[in-house]
Amino acid sequence: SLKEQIPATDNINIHIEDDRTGMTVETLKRAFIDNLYYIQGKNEFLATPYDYYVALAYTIRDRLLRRWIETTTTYIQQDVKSVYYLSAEFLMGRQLENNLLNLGLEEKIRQALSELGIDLGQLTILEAEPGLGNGGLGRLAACFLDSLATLEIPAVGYGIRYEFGIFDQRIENGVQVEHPDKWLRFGNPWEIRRPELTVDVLFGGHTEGHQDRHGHYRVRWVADRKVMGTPYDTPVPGYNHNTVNTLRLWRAGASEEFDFQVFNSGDYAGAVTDKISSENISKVLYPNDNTSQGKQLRLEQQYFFVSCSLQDIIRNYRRSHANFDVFPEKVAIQLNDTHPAIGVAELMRLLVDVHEVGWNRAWVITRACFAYTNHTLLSEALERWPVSLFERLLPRHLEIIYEINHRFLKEVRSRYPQDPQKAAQMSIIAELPEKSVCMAHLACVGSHAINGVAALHTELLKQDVLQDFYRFWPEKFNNKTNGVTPRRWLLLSNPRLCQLITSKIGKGWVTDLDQFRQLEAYADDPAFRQQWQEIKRACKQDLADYILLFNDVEVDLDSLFDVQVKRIHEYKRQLLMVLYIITLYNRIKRNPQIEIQPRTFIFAGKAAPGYYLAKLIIQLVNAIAPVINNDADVAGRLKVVFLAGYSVSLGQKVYPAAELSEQISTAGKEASGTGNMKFAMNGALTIGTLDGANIEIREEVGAENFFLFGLTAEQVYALKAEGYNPMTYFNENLELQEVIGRIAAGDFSHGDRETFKPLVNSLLDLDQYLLFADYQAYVDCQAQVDRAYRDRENWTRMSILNSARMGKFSSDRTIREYCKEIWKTRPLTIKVPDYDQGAV
Ligand code: B1H
Repeated sequence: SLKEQIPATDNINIHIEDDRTGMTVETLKRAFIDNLYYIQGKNEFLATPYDYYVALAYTIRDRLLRRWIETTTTYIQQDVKSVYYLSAEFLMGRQLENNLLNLGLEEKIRQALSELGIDLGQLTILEAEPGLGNGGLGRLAACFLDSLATLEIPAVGYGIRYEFGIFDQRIENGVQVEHPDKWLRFGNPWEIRRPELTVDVLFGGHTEGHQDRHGHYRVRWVADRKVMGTPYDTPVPGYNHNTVNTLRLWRAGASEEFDFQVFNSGDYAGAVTDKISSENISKVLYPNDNTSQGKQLRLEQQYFFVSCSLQDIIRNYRRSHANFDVFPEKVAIQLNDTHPAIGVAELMRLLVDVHEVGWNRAWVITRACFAYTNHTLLSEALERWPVSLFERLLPRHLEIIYEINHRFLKEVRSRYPQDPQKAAQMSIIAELPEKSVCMAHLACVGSHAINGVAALHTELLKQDVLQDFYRFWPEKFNNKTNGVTPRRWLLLSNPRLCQLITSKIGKGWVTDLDQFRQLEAYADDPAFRQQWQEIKRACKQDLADYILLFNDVEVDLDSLFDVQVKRIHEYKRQLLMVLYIITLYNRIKRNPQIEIQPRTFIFAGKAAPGYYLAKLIIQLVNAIAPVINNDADVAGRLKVVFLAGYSVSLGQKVYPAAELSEQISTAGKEASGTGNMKFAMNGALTIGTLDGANIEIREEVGAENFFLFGLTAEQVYALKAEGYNPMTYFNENLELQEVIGRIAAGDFSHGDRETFKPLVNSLLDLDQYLLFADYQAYVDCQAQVDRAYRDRENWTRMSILNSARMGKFSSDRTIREYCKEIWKTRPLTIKVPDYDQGAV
């Protein structure tokens, strides 16, 4: 028992270094017990399972620290070029399991704990997931950090330490209810607060001119509000390397001298109110995916973390440099969408106003440092801030943006003297419908590289949304197709499959996913196929257990697991899948004897709290589920499940169990998608449109191993241009009429015809995302899926080939491309002598 293992203090030799860094099972046990005692203040009798989790987390963190400190020190001493990834979101997922894996400590810890009578798997699930992101954009940032560390690239992730991450979704009476995500409630063992690195961030006030000590005219920003940003650092270890990079997240706090002395002398209550309003800046993540809400607090968040980060980057640079001459040779700043685009104006302000660099030089430096990634073509996601708001919040930045714009438009006019319209179209300041700052234009003008996240998306950027900028600066545009990390999305999520794969092709694939190609050789090997199938079935069993526990629904392991998990959005067309499910249901009701492939339809995803139709889609899924699941005619052949609270952790359970991956967005709307990659790597086949990265996935896995349907992006535009009328499709399609008729008649809402009327009307009136136009093609394609699934041997073969050909979609490949073509950074191996000699 654990009690017997706690050593009596008088007969042991304490080797502090050993206990904190040692890697033997004995040392790990001792360290765990020590941490339980001295960090949690508990013994075996008092400890809760969560105390065990914390003790274990500190045991792992101690083993990261030597490498982390060595990495940071080496970067400074060698004055390396670093990547600074600025992102409003980082969806990291649970840390403990990942850190164990990357340190190669998993087996030893498992054994150490088991000798203490503790099961590792029961501790890892106690970790609160840091949900500091909405969906694909935030998760991409996390995959990139993993790849950067694994590729030994000096890099820092900069973002916001939201006190409340993405809300916790519960389903109550079939509808989404949002609960606050109190992820920090029990503390966070992975972060280290760095109060000594706190920086000031100013807001509001006005600007005034003055003469500097050399008699030069300069502008001074006299702000009326000051907020403090304190960094919290989290280690980001690479896989099987000494490199441990840093994720630095900023927390906002009140500046005491400012609030308590300057402004509020005598007004104690007012000072406390101001303190609270300062702290509000890093309070909560805005829960919109692919939509900009345009709230003042959101702009405050953006400026807050960007200003903190740029001041931090400059402070770091100045440790080794007296002037800014080689700044762009040491600093590459990536803008993850336009959320940090204010950085362009902020770096100019810091260089020109604070560090007294001349404007022209400052501009050359700024442009050489920044690069911009666009993640969406949806117009509702484009960020535009009213000039009036900017003037109130960031008066100096508005002036700087006007100056940047003035100089830029001069160039535009001289390039297109015969087209005065061009300057208006390309201006950073939009005049209509309201005078506002267009952040995408600011990002384009202030960056030396602009990229989309999949081949089609980059083409559409060039031809459509950013076409003027493409014509003006074609050399700036480039594509960087997204990828995902095989460490989390294979090794961590699907250990069974990984073990099988490694037994055939070795372990090299973990850092070189192209090696998966060697699996092609086993696609026709009956024994391998059988093992492949058995593993899929075991993963389905795990998910089935979860579904039984949380949804109280029994699912058939012989049924086809057909999965759509992602944010709920009309363009992603969860509703199209619902229409198909009801189509099958109708066929059964018409003829209960009909031969039908049993399927389990699995949905999960959050809707933005203010997105009415998205929430109604969730409600519809939860409404059809009991009707279909309990219908005697269906006889268990179809099951519908909505899993509440989709998250990184839940994704890790879902992807390995999926057989069919639904990637059915309206062509031209999904910039890339990354879930599509996680599914296919884990052996799911895709049913999908020619959208985002689906196109490239299909290219890689082969058209014969991919279920394609639907209009192309080009056809979508053409159809819309000629005036799309959903009724044309509706009137010609009896099955579609029957489906819509059932929803409208209240068959899934206890006879109530009002509940889903807005959804029905959105389709009949406008059908913005062309569900009706693609309906028949989708239903036909699903019939092909059924036929293919019946030949289980061939399905397995296709499944193996899908995994085997996913090498391109490792985020390692993506990051290598960014390094070579945008950041110009190189790997640097971190030496930790004791560790390298295998001593510990
Ligand atoms: C993506 C967003 C996004 N694109 C605004 N844009 C947000 C926009 O809080 N906001 O204001 C939040 C998120 N997210 C996604 O990025 C794309 O839809 C996916 O197709 C893509 O795979 C992912 C990563 O590139």
